[in-house]
Amino acid sequence: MATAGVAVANGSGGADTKAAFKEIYSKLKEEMLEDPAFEFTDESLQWIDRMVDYNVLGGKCNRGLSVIDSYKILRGVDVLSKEETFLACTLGWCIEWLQAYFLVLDDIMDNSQTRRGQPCWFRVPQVEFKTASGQLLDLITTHEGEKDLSKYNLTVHRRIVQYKTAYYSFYLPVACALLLAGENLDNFGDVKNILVEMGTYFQVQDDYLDCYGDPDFIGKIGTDIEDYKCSWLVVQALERTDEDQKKILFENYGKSDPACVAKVKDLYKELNLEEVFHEYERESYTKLTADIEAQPNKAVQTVLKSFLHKIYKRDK
Ligand code: DMA
Ligand code: MG
Ligand code: MG
Ligand code: MG
Repeated sequence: MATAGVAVANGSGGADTKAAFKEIYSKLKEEMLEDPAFEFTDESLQWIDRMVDYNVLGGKCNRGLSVIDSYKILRGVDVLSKEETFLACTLGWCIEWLQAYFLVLDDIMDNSQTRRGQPCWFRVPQVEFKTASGQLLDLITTHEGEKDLSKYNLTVHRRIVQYKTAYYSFYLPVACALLLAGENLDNFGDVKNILVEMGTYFQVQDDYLDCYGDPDFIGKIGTDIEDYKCSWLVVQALERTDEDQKKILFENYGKSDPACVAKVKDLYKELNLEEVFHEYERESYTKLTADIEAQPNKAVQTVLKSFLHKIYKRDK
């Protein structure tokens, strides 16, 4: 195993941390490409090199950098040794690679156009996505014939987002840092609950941005209305519609026709969902802050607050 990297000396997600983190990415990728077990041809090596850069880089790296930041706070130090830096960065990159894999599949499932400001990987010419499409088709066929919006509600939404987003985006980086610091995760049940709650809030923001974010700025074009997604917005709409409005929603949600999408967006405006979201955002922040401040361990409090401040009122 390589032990590379510069010592990390600055604060949360700072330029030096990012530079050290990026340097270790190159090391890890090199090692993988050189691994004789893969028996890659020169052509396939070039392909994998490009594919990994295309999908793993270009994001905010919040999940990966959080491992390093959290570990430093837990250890109570500003500077990590080379060895510790390497270990924390490697765990961080494991999460970023996992994230890349989720995003590639997510964009196929959601039939999206762009990701991180470039075409989704499956849309790049010459990319073979037959197996993943086959899997998706299998899934769609299994669930066909259930297009009924009344099955969507806050409980269903919550279950989906906890599993698809909160665990790997929020709990996983802190769990990695805690394990690296020699802690037993059984003693951090409350921390897990707070992070899952924060991850839920994060996905609600993502659902909001899907409709109201600027595609050029967020790097992706929203597809939730067209895709009939159990988005936080549609769930909130369903709770507020009268009979006539419900009819409009049922008739237009889940259709790719831009006129139908526009009708759904008009209804969201009528129901004042933007303000409903801002209210939810304020409430989540207050509740999370109170839960964090009730934590006995100051270092853990700092880790949790650093996460919350990274995402509060994010527009990307
Ligand atoms: C995100 O759901 C979940 C995973 C596991 C990537 P999403 O489809 O709302 O994400 P995005 O808006 O980034 O496509
Ligand atoms: Mg999705
Ligand atoms: Mg998506
Ligand atoms: Mg989304």
